[in-house]
Amino acid sequence: MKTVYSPKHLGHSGNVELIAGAMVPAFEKPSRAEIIKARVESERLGAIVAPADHDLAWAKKVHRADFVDFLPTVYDRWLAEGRDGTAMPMTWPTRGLRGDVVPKSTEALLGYYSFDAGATFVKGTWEAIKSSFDVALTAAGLVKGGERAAFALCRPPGHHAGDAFMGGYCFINNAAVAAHWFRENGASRVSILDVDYHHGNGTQQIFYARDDVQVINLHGDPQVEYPYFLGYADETGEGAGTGFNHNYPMPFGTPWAKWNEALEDGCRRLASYKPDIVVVSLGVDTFEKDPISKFKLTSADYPKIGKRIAALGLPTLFVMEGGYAVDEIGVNAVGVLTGFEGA
Ligand code: 6XA
Ligand code: ZN
Repeated sequence: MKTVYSPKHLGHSGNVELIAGAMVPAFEKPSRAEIIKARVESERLGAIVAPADHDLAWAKKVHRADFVDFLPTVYDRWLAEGRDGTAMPMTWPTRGLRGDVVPKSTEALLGYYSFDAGATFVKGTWEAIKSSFDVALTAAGLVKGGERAAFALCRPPGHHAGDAFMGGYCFINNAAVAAHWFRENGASRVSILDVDYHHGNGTQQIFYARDDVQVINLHGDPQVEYPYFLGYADETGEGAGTGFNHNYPMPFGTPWAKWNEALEDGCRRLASYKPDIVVVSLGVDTFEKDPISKFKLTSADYPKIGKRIAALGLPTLFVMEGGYAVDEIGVNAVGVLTGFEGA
């Protein structure tokens, strides 16, 4: 399969994040995508192609327009307010405060448009966000054009971004944008299968009331794992979307055998939905050595994930999400793809 990749992600670098009370270099760093790209090359997965420029109107189909329009302005505004370094929010309009006001301060606006302090900006962040969006839609175009599958090597990732909120390293929801694009380009039904360790709260929120995009999420139990406030098993959709959202929260320490049972059940539900296209939110932070996650998948398990997805027999778009064990991220992510191809 072809991989779509842009070096423009490289400018989203040098960010810091707050984790367990300490300010540390962000785990979501440029080497992640570079190591995956190197593995795509060494495994001869297929051609690596550059993304084409796409209109942000496609982002505004799943995100609020004012949210999308804010993103390119963040870092210049931050500098203009006399700040430097990593731009991040520190105040949120939570319960009991006013959610109806839109402040002027950039730090306050970052809070208005975020659910946590984890989507941070440096000078090159917007260019990386835009390139990641272009990567996803270019890869979607390959699948629509008849390729059985394509790999969108997106960075930054997207599945935590909702209609008007960012967080968890995510800004524009690449998988959601692509899924909706498929809907407007010939697909009647699309399934999103999110195998990242963390619940794709943004993806769930975007499609929660829709019956034309099914969302299936396998992830760490939100009682004890980020993003905590969404991802429970009783969240099954609302209104027209009732019955089209499926969550599989799992405990710390979940090994392949247990995780695979959830994958099997998810694939069963997916097949019975009879989608025209599958979009896979591909995170490999389920890996046993991931520094911020607590599942126990091994490198040998990732090709099995790809093989199971291939058995669905559907055109498939893989969209890169999380994974922070950088030394093994190439082996694990590309392992899913070679497993899919039966290599
Ligand atoms: C909390 C952890 C962010 C997780 C991001 C991720 N700062 N999501 O990998 O899939
Ligand atoms: Zn993750």
